[in-house]
Parts: sequence; C-alpha cells; structure tokens
Amino acid sequence: MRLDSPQINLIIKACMKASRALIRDFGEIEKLQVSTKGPGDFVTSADRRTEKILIEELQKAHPDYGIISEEAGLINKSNINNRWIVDPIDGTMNFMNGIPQFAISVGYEEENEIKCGVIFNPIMNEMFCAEKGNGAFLNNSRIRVSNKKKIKDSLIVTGGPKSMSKIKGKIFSEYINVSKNVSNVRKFGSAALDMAYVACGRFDGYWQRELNYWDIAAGIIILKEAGGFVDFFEQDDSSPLKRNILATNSNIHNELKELIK
Ligand code: 2AM
Ligand code: CA
Repeated sequence: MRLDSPQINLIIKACMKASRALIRDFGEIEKLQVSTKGPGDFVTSADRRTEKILIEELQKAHPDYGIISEEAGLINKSNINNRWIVDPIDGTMNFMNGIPQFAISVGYEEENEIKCGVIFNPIMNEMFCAEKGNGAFLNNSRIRVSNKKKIKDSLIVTGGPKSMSKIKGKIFSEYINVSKNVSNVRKFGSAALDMAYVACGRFDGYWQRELNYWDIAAGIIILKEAGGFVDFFEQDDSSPLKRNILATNSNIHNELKELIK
C-alpha cells in the first residue's frame, strides 16, 4: 500500500488494536440476545472500551491533538488544527443484533480538511483507507467508484430516519421519490460502511440526513480519493457537527440531488 503518512499509520495501528477486543465482544452478542437482560449494557461497554483503546493509541503519539469522538465528546478543544474524528462502532444497532455490518471509523483533519481516514469492519476483515493525494484502498487493493452513468440503473444506499427524528415524513417521501427513479435502494445501517461501499463501487450513491460528523469523516476522504463526489445539503450553520450528506460516484450526483430536493 502506498499510504505512508504518520497519521494514517497511527490510525491503522489503533484500529487493529481496538478491533481485537471488539471481535471478542461481537462473539458474545449471540449468547446475550437470548438472555433476559439483552445486550444493551454490554454494547455500551464494548463501545466505550473500543473508544478508550483508540484514543489511548492516538494520544500516545500526539497528546496535543484535538479529538472529536462519539462517546467521549471533545478532547483538547482548543486544537482545531489537528484533530482525530472517532466513531468506535458505527452501525451500533447491527452490532447489537449480531449483524456483522459495523465498523470502526477514524479520520484525521488538519485545518478543517480531512487528510486521511480508515473504516474497518473487523468481522469481514475489510479495511478501507485513504490519504489525500495517494488514493483509496480496500485492504491492499486500490479502489474506485463505479462507472454507472444513469440514475435509473443505479443502486443507492441510505439510512435514517433516526428513531427520534422530527422529520420522518420528509425522509420517507424522499425515500419514495428516490426509489421510484433508481434501480433499487438499500438500507444497511452503517453510514461509514455505506460511504466505503460507494467508494469501492458496490453502491453508486448514498444520501442521508441528520448524521454526525464522526459517522462520515473517514468516509469523506475515502470516497473522494476513490473518485467520488461528496456534498452537503441544507446545512444548519448553528450545528456544525450535524450533516445531511450526498455522496456518489460523481456521474449520477446531480440527478440524485434533484431527487432529494
Ligand atoms: P451509530 O451506529 O454510530 O449510531 C444508521 O443509519 C447510521 O446513522 C449509523 O451510521 C448510525 O451511527 C447513525 N446514527 C447516528 N445517530 C443515530 C441515531 N440516533 N439513531 C440511529 N442511527 C444513528
Ligand atoms: Ca456512528
């Protein structure tokens, strides 16, 4: 692989380390699902432990870097020039239900631009990574977005609405409109992997409202480096960490955008 910045190497190392416990935890889920207690608390502690390992590893090399992480929140808030963006388990509900569609997602941002990132599904052993200017990879192979040109032939992925969403109706109408105009729509439950799958051509496009920055930070650079196009819509400037995202193979971007207007 030709990714060689110290930051990407650090992220890869942290992900590998954190994944060992996460794989073991996932193996326990099946037993917990049939127990009366259910897996809720167990998943929360798996999430926290994964985050702790990631943060410890990342901080070893750069104790001064800022961190935005799903559970821990903001660390070293004043350093906005160098930040790690961490989601220890993206696809928590899949994880909780014993479905191996979840990932560790870590991005590195320098002066408000994502420079590199890793999305790692430890159960499928699929590691997506990218670094600005040096391409995107799945394990050791270079990846590229699909070459699909027409929206009507495209396979699109989406997520949401969240259970607490106040705009469920709007999101469902969008879903209907998109599904009428594309080949098919999928809903897989991990924003990070949805983006990684667009990056390697499995899906042609992805859209979702009400995401958090940590769900998509690593996906942004992976998709861009794979030749895709990432765009945000109806951004609420008062919530900079909340995003509505549209991410495609570039070719179908404008057409998909029209469908979600
Ligand atoms: P999570 O698994 O880390 O919670 C599912 O459509 C995607 O939306 C996942 O990436 C999920 O991330 C994200 N998401 C963020 N907040 C959510 C919420 N409150 N409910 C469901 N999914 C949420
Ligand atoms: Ca997430």
